[in-house]
Amino acid sequence: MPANLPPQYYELEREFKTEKDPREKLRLAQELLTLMPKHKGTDKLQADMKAKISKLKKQLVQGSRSHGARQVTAQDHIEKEGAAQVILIGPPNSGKSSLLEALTNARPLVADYPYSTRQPVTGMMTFETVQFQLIDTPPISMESYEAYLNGLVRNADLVALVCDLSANTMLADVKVVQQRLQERRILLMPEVTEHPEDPRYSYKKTLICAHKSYDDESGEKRRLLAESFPDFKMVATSILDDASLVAFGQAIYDCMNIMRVYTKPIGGQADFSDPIILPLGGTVEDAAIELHKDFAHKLKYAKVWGHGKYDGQRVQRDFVLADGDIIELHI
Ligand SMILES: Nc1nc2c(ncn2[C@@H]2O[C@H](COP(=O)(O)OP(=O)(O)O)[C@@H](O)[C@H]2O)c(=O)[nH]1
Ligand SMILES: [Mg+2]
Repeated sequence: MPANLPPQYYELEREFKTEKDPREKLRLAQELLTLMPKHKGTDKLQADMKAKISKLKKQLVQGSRSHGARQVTAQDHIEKEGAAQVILIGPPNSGKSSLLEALTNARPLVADYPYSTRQPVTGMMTFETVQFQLIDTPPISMESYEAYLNGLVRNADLVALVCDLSANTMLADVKVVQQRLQERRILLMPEVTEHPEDPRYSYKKTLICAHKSYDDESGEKRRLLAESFPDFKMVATSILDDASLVAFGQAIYDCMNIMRVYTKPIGGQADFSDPIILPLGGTVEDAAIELHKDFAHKLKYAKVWGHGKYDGQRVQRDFVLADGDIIELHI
């Protein structure tokens, strides 16, 4: 039986064969598998691709364990922590390290000369009751692009593109960042759909950070940015303005399409310090799974408190929760 593969498949296969970076190779292999029509004619092809995927996964695990590879792996891939991993990227001197310093306990080198940051540095920021992991990175410019940024950007949940409103060359500098990523098949997007048009590309949801906002009194630079990045979510920030840093947290939260659900023991008080983070549209069952797999199995019903419900309303496992709801699980 003929395999009847779509034309995209052959293009992607060429990319797969020449790709050297194991993480990207794994991603391409997974894309190839999803592109294969599932029928008898592709049985062998599917099995082969699954074997390749399994081998690549093993290589990656071994790579991260072996001593020699540790440094490269550590730069190229950072384990996620918190509700989202947000990578700060941008031209030299735009204020990436300053943002990390202002928002987290991390102490990166902040300097008034370009190319001061050479290694990725991470820190955890708190927005209300939610934690986000920030990654500070070396600058992207015509002269400079660290190869490990490919892996880091692809893996992140959100890109924060830090634009320097005090720089006369702001727009040109930011365009260089966009272009250099595009050369590596990474596209910065206002929104990411589940089925990308071209599987060879990584589409990354991006927040535009209009930084050093005090240096743009007339608002001219901000207008320029908004025009150049239509549809993107944009937030104005300054390390001199605490409210803008809170707004940055809120913008990340909004970009992630997530919500917080709080739990309470039966007859007890809700715990507001440690929410369950769920994607928007998440159900009582999803919340129970987050708590414990067994909970989800045994769940009989739940009681919910929150906007638009009456207090302690009894609901079933498929009930769709809203941000800020409190649930009491009955098993
Ligand atoms: N006016 C102003 N300067 C800032 C702000 N954030 C950072 N800077 C300055 O911009 C320069 C570069 O900052 P840095 O964080 O090292 O930039 P990076 O190269 O993107 O990491 C330093 O002199 C900072 O003090 C801000 O919000 N407002
Ligand atoms: Mg820096």
